[in-house]
Amino acid sequence: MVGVINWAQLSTSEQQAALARPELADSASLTGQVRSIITAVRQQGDEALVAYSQQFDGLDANPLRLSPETKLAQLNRLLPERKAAIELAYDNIRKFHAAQLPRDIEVETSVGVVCQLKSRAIAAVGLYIPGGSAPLPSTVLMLGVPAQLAGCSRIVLVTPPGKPDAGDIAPEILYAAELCGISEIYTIGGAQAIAALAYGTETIAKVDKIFGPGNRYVTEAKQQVSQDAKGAMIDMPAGPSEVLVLADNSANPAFVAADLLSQAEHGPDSQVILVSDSADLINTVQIEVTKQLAQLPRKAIAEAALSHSRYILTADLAQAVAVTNAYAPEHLIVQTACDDDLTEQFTSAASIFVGKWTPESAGDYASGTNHVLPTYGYSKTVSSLSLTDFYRRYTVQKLSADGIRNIGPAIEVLATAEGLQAHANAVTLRLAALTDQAKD
Ligand code: HSO
Ligand code: ZN
Repeated sequence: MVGVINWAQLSTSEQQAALARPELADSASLTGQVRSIITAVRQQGDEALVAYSQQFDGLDANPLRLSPETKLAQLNRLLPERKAAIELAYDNIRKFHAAQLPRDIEVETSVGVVCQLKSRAIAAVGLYIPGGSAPLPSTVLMLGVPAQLAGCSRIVLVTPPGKPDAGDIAPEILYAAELCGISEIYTIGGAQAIAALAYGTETIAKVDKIFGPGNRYVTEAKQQVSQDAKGAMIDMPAGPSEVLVLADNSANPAFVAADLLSQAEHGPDSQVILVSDSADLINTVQIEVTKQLAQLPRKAIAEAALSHSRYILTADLAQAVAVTNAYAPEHLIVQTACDDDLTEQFTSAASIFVGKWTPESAGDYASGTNHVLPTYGYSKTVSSLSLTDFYRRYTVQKLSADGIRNIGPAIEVLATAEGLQAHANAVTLRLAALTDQAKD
């Protein structure tokens, strides 16, 4: 069992250490490895993709594109109850994201000066869906639904297939993709898939923006391609997934334990934190965690994550809120006697789950909110994924003769103040032309 941290007894630096995230893995060699994978894909295209799939995943990824026949055969294996569950999740995610539709605005800022803000879908987007220890059809919905609603003209999905057959992509992933209208699917994963999306190969045309979670190679590759103007934009920076549960002695310890474990089972590096003003609750939750852990198929993974979990005892709920705000968790679950009062006090959580009937699993799968969220403290400034991430925003303006007459003199003054004479001239010439016109 992990020791309880008594917050009030820690010095400021000890408090900072108690909330510190793990160092993000190994810089130099990871950076170098990923860089050489990207270079190889840029130079050798499809050939490098096939070679890396063989080397890293032991797969024959040829042909790279999933054929309609393989897809159909896989879809036929989908269990009806899974199909229905995917449909329910799709409907809710669609409802919540459809309500986020950006609207164009037009404002006449001065007489004759009309400014517009418009949003248009990003043309080509690439969705990365992890394979590995748990293939995630829910992530297909979280990325595919907003891409579909925005009307991106090309939506490309890449995902590493299961072994031994290169076409063996989980039917749940394929059905979720089908609902989102995604037909361009490639059976590749890892840093090589990110390189292919960002730069293109003979088979895969380049995309403009890449979305989705992945392991540290994928994350590093996304970072690298996003720093190259010829590469591709990415959704957000990423670190290991996190949950912080804030609970008082009114909380159900079994619920709290289950919520902590649902995060812990994601991966050995998952971050799991319980903050409470009740030593009794912390104690019973720890007993519950041990009990429930024993029953989990992914026990070893959850156990690894729990070994660096933190149980923090605070003097009162106000201090618990302060700890939560300082940590800035990806997911925050609140189970107290005054949930609704507390909700407005959180300043930095990416996604908040309020009350005992609201497990994080609701948002992970089917309530409608997006589960692609900023981690690693980025939620202080980075937002959870939403429909607007699939758009570009731009402005349009038009000045009439009255418009340039109205704001031209101020522009001349400002341009002169900045020492930018050509800027001033662009206005002066026009104002002079208008004066000449008036004389005629
Ligand atoms: N909790 C994960 C998302 C997920 N959970 C997918 C289950 N499937 C990161 O927000
Ligand atoms: Zn989850």
